[in-house]
Amino acid sequence: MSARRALITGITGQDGSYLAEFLLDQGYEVHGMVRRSSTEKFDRIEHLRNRVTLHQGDLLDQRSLVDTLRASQPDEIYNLAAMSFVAASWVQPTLTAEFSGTGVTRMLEAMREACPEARFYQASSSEMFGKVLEVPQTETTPFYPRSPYGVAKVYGHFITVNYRESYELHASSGILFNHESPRRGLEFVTRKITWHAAAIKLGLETELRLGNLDAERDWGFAGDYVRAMWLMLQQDEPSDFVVATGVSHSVRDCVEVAFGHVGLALDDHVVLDPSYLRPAEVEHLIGDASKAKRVLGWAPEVSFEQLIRMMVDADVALLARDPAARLPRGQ
Ligand code: NAP
Ligand code: F7E
Repeated sequence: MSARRALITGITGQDGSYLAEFLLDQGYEVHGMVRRSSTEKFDRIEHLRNRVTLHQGDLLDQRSLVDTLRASQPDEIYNLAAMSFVAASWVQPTLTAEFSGTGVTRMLEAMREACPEARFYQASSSEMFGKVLEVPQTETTPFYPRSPYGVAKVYGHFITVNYRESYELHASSGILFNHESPRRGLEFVTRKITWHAAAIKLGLETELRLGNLDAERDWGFAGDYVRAMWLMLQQDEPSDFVVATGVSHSVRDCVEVAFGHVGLALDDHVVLDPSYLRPAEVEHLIGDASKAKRVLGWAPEVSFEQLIRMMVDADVALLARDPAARLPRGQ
């Protein structure tokens, strides 16, 4: 029997790289869609380059999506590509809507045209709950997004539900709470904190500038979360699932765990910087993943403390090897 084929949009991102590894381990033939750039940035999948097939495409370009699906003939499509940084969504609101909202419709339309029998995963987000209307949040909690990113994701979520109901596509949505790893982008708060813990420890930096220390998130490990994505597409019936740890921590807790791990004190180095405050904030998120546990048999394996220490250790190793691996200015 030939190997099952999967296409991952956003394969160069944090989740795409973990999912590609996971699917290769399961014996899949893995295809990835990448957008053209004047300089290739495939760091996260460098170690997989000769094991995956890459296709050039962009969520803004319908032709490229149809061609990518025709060329890869996937059994499973994981639509992970998006503009994923919430703060940037106020700077580029309509582009965010095009990538993270309408881009989902383009993918679903391409699937209807090229491979309607495939199974589809949409990367929905806990940002859709925003100003939460229920604690903890489940699949039935109403949405109240608080950023252009969250609004775009609500559109992407409901168009996935709508195409499932309109055209009987096997389309599922994972409502994933924040998940992190040593491959997390440097602009996200956990990685910014773990990078600075390492840099201050090594004498490369002296301070860490942050915005809202009181914001609370339900943080898990990306390696655990890609397993849930795959499990969703192995079900006979498509559906929507919350994926979360059920434990919430503040940004301040994150600093304390990271700094404590390398013997630093928060008060000695953290500077509050209003430029990192958002026009509208999501103060508190905590998910209830009972459905994923019951139907998929999924549970997280890495705790918050283990995750943050893993990220600090990786950043210490990175900066000890290459002190020039600097954080881009202003992040
Ligand atoms: P990420 O690291 O920012 O990766 C995003 C990926 O999307 C990158 O591969 C990027 O390609 C690609 N991309 C962006 N715009 C594109 C376009 N127009 N056409 C094609 N590809 C494009 O994000 P992540 O953390 O892996 O998240 C994966 C998905 O899950 C995203 O949809 C995100 O919104 C969603 N999500 C993430 C979390 C989380 O906590 N990580 C939680 C819930 C939902 P380049 O390399 O070319 O930039
Ligand atoms: O912010 C606060 C900030 O940028 C977390 C994305 O993967 O998860 C992610 O979105 C919190 C916010 O992630 C800084 O105000 C304080 O309250 O790490 P973040 P996010 O906005 O929660 C969701 C589920 C996604 O779907 C998204 O794609 O931390 N915060 N000071 C800061 N945040 C940043 N980035 N930088 C700071 O200096």
